[in-house]
Amino acid sequence: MLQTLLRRAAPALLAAVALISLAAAAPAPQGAQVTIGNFTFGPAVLTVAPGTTVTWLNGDDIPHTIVADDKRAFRSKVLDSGDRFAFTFAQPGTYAYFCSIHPHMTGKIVVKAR
Ligand SMILES: [Cu+2]
Repeated sequence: MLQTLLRRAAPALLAAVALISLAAAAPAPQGAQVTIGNFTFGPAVLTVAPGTTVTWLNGDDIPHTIVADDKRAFRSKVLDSGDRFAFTFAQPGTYAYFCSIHPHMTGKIVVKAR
């Protein structure tokens, strides 16, 4: 009885495993991350497709900010250690930014269609 059940269920189980494998191989959802560490934005230059949400994570143990060079496109509050800031880049272009507390910290988001 149990063996019959197992034999009948096997193809369904195999199909389920195949589906799970396919799901694992699917591309990641739209999103990208910049991690702040040791007074550095990593990666310093990040290229993304239009519509991508970029999340900055402050991995340093001191506060930082993310401010667009024009001070308008995007501007975070002061991020403490472990805080995040997210911005969605709808329009293609090159967006340079810096940390207003440590202006020598700079980075760039390049938004272009692939
Ligand atoms: Cu900083």
